[in-house]
Amino acid sequence: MLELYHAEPVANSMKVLLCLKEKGIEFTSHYVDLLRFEQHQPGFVAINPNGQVPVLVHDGATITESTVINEYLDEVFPQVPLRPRDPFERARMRIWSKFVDEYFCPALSMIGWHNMVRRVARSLNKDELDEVLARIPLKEQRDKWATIAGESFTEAQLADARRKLGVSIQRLEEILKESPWIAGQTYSLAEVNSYSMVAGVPRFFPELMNERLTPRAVQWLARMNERPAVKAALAMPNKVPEVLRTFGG
Ligand SMILES: N[C@@H](CCC(=O)N[C@@H](CS)C(=O)NCC(=O)O)C(=O)O
Repeated sequence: MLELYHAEPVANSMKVLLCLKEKGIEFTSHYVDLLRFEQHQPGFVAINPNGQVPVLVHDGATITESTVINEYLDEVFPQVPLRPRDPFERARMRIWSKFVDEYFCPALSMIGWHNMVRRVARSLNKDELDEVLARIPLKEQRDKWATIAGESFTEAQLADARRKLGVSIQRLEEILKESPWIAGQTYSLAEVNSYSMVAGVPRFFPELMNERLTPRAVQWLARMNERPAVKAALAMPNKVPEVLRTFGG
């Protein structure tokens, strides 16, 4: 039995939802409402002590970390392979996924938290906030929630995050000058792991990603948006009000 604990089809949850849809794997969906702090409830923390989604449970075995989950899925369900056969292309796929996890996603996340999650944190009164903070298992996440409930990130931090977004999209553009897909000749987990991060950039930062500056990245995103698996994953339930929707984990 395959179960996925996930939030809306954005950020890290979307990575795994897209992988499952590309491979056509049936799974039991467990929606975790992040805006109601279900990820910090004891029942969920017993599944993932980090108190974060996504989490895959396969025949009782629990796997966390979206990038690792996707490699696991590709190993265990080899239909529709998403890792290139060529070792060099496979290395390129992993280098890009690592870059997304360590550089691109954290920058995006800071902006997403500042624009969206901050409104949720600020809707709580002091007692409610203290109660939420006390339940967050990871110190880093606790600090992040406390930061946005207070003064939020500084202008300098946000400007640096925007700079990193620009670097990330430029890097995508450079890679796509050499090959149709990020790892090389084939669509791979490099795409699956970064679609959700790139998708919101033209809408929120049109000056960083546009036809003139980054034509290949724009075309790549258009090709991604046409994929049936992307459409199917995006059709998964989304309870976040439109006004609060943005990107970032
Ligand atoms: N490195 C983890 C990060 C997971 C993560 O950041 N999850 C976010 C949603 S995209 C989350 O659960 N946030 C809620 C919280 O931290 O309270 C992964 O790639 O799976």
